[in-house]
Amino acid sequence: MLEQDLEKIFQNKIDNEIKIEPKDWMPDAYRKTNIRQISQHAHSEVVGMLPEGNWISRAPSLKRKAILIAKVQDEGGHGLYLYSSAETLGIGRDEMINDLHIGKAKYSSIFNYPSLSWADMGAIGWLVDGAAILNQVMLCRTSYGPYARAMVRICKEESFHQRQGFESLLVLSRGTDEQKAMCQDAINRWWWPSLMMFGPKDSESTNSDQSMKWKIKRKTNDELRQQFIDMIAEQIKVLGMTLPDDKLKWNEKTNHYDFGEINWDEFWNVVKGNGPCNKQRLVAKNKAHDEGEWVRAAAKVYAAKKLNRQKEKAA
Ligand code: BYC
Repeated sequence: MLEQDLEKIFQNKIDNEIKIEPKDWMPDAYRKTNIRQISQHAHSEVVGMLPEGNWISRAPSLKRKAILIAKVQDEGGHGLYLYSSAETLGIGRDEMINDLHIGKAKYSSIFNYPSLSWADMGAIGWLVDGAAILNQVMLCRTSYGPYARAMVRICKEESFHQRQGFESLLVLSRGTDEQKAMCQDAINRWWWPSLMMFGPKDSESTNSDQSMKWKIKRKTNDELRQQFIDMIAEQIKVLGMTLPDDKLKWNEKTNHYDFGEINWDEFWNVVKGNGPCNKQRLVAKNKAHDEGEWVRAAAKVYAAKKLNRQKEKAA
């Protein structure tokens, strides 16, 4: 078939909401942009385990510890589904992981901020997972089949993450003065970075136009950010806390909250590798990978033994 005909079939599928599957013909740029986004997403899940992992051994009760362990484990699982999705596009897992380890691959800016107090576990659940889930609900309808299907499962787990974060902050917000202050401090520190998670303004977003045309993205960065602000500006009232933005105000004309200017210099600085924890995150990730070498080697030997046994049985 001619490339033009293949392109027509591909576009027809996109127009008719038929998922693109791994064996389907697809334009090179569509493949590349999916590999870019899905691998960045996978890296974000895995690096995202670090700020929370930091508090597992210091959780204030057995219940909170069990919840946090389960959540961090879920994030690792999300990374695995996503690496598998990206692999269906023809890239190897080793290559993706190596790109992360050498600092070539991007992952979400948010995970380059430190988790300084126990309240940060609540703020990450409520704000970070809250921002992530809005984006990921949209991605359940993304045009690439394996990515969309991974998202459905991830969203189910992510909504539990967000609720547990909110509940944890709710307890602190009704606690002692010290706990209330800790809760407010965590919200103050995580609010602006969580708005940056949605990416640059639409006017600065280099990939959005094409990704919207291919239905990889269904909403723009600014649309999702506004949706998030409108949601959180209401939920914060239940906590009796405030958001650190004196320009945050309901606008009757637009039916949305107005908000202050995001510090885009800070965002790009973090994306370029100069955030408070970028270096620390990559050192920790490389160390975990090196120390896990024996596990991967043992798993390979075990898999080979199992296969041999199956072959012997079948013979
Ligand atoms: N951080 O053209 P744009 C989680 C980059 S983890 C760093 O708008 P796009 C969790 C962008 O890559 C969930 N870089 O890009 C885990 C691009 O650079 P390249 C994380 C960013 O792709 C553990 C450039 O800026 N979620 O839930 O159209 C614990 C221009 O941007 C960021 C995902 O990964 C950023 N924030 O849109 C707790 C969702 N923003 O690649 C929770 C999947 C932008 O051209 N990803 N850049 O060199 C997406 O939906 C999209 O990739 C984005 C950006 C909306 C993030």
